[in-house]
Amino acid sequence: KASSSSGSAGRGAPTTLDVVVVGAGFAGLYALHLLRKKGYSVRVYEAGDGIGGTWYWNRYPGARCDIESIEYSYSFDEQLQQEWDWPARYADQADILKYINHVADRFDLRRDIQLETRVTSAHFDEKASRWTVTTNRGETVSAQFCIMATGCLSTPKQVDVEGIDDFAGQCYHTAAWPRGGVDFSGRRVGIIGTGSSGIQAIPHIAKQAKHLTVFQRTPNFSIPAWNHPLDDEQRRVQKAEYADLRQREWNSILGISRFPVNPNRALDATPEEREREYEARWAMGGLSFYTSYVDLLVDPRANETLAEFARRKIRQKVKDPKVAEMLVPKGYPFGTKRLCADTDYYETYNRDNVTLVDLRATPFQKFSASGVTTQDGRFHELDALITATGFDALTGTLCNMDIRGRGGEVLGDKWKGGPRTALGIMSARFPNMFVTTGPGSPSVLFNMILGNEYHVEWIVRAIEDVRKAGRVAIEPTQAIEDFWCQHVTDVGNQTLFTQADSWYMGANVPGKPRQILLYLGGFPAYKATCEDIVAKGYEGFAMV
Ligand code: N01
Repeated sequence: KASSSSGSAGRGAPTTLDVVVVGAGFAGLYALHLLRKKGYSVRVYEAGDGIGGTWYWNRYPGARCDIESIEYSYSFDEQLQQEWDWPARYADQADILKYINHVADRFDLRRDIQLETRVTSAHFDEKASRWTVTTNRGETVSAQFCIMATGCLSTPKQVDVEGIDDFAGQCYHTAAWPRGGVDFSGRRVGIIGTGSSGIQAIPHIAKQAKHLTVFQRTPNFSIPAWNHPLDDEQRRVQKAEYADLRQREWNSILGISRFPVNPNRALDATPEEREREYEARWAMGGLSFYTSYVDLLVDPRANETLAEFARRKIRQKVKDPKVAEMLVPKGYPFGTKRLCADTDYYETYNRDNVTLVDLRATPFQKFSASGVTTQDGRFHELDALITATGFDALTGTLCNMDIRGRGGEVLGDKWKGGPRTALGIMSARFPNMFVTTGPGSPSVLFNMILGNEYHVEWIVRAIEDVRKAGRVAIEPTQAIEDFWCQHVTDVGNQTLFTQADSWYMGANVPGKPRQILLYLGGFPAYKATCEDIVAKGYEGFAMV
């Protein structure tokens, strides 16, 4: 059966392929669809026992996308987008997973996906110009091309606190949540982490648990999502404007078209005008603030006007002024750590069964079987612990895989000082290996579905062009890689993003080099560069 847990591409399947795709999330599925349409033999390997990538693993309570459902969906097939009905403004994890499964069935994708199979190594055979790919099931296949559709947030980060292994209660990472869910009724629960995942999970868990203790290291800026169900009429209106909406998304910085872009500077506006603009954005909710003024992410004084607005909102919502002060973000610019979109996050701290612990003031000292002691000597008794502690983003998954390019060079070694890519798609001396939404591309700062679609289309065209040219391989030159890495750094340095200890900067993982991991010039400029390179016959790339 195509959707069986072992997948369908297992026993008896060919061991020589045109393309191996690693990962059956949004990117991997579209790669399979497009490549198969063009006549290539493809197999997708997926570690999970179901498809969906991020949306398969992150099933914690409250998990929901904070880009509107109408926008956070494939754009490549008009009929698909017309026939699918999203139930809410922002889709939850279960609905997105349902959609992904619908797409897999609709395009008959499952027969070339092998589930429960983790790719452990990919070695480039220079003589044959092919990749030898090995899995944890002991299979080996040979493929001319390899697409790493492994996701940007797919290696969960654990916490390292003395004695944590002695903790006898149940532990859950938000990105590896049990399929059937968890019942926290009557239990004392601790949660570490107040990023997007924590901020979404906390209100839900607080409603169920006997007591919830939130261990916060850095408070985040969070804006109400104002989620609501969609009715038939709203869906009809949205679908009628799809063509226009997609057009606007592709030409926008973030791949989101629903929020107006204000071309003015915050510092040119009067305080009253700014207040009106920010209140209007507050009413729109979610990520709308990113486009409220053009100087917010480049000028610290402009940024501070918005940061103060958001801090004031927190103080208004949280009744206990001491708790409110602990929740107010300070010391980094607004939006330079991923802006969160929430439902009742701050209000949750007004509940009697919720305690906030500031880990900067009182760090963890030691875990024991029944809880954790903080450095003020206080013991927090816990039955269960949730880690919402994020990911070794963008590079972790690829560096942990045994990937070897020309001369046996190990990708993890090459990237020890930080990722080295051309366009965020390829790395020199790793021919015919492609990454989707990789480090050095706009990646997570652009609508991920569209970003993945663009990369898949760029990659499939490159594969076609290699074949058309009668060549066997394509790879970036060292020169273009050096140029691109420097360019990504230079553009990043013009923004305020470098001022935050965020996962965008690799700063959340001890020992990871600190550098901007994303291209911050905006998608339209990025796409123009990618297209220009192709138009000039893959300038900066070598075909052999
Ligand atoms: O992870 P995070 P996330 N001790 O890295 C804290 C996307 N996403 O899973 O800031 C104590 O953002 C850490 O503290 P600090 C979205 O792109 C989207 O929440 O490092 N605390 C932080 O508070 C998002 O950005 C959606 O000081 C520790 C938290 O854990 C990305 O995924 C929903 C710690 C980690 O926050 C990642 O979000 C969910 C330690 N040792 C996720 N280590 C939506 O679309 C870490 N922390 C809505």
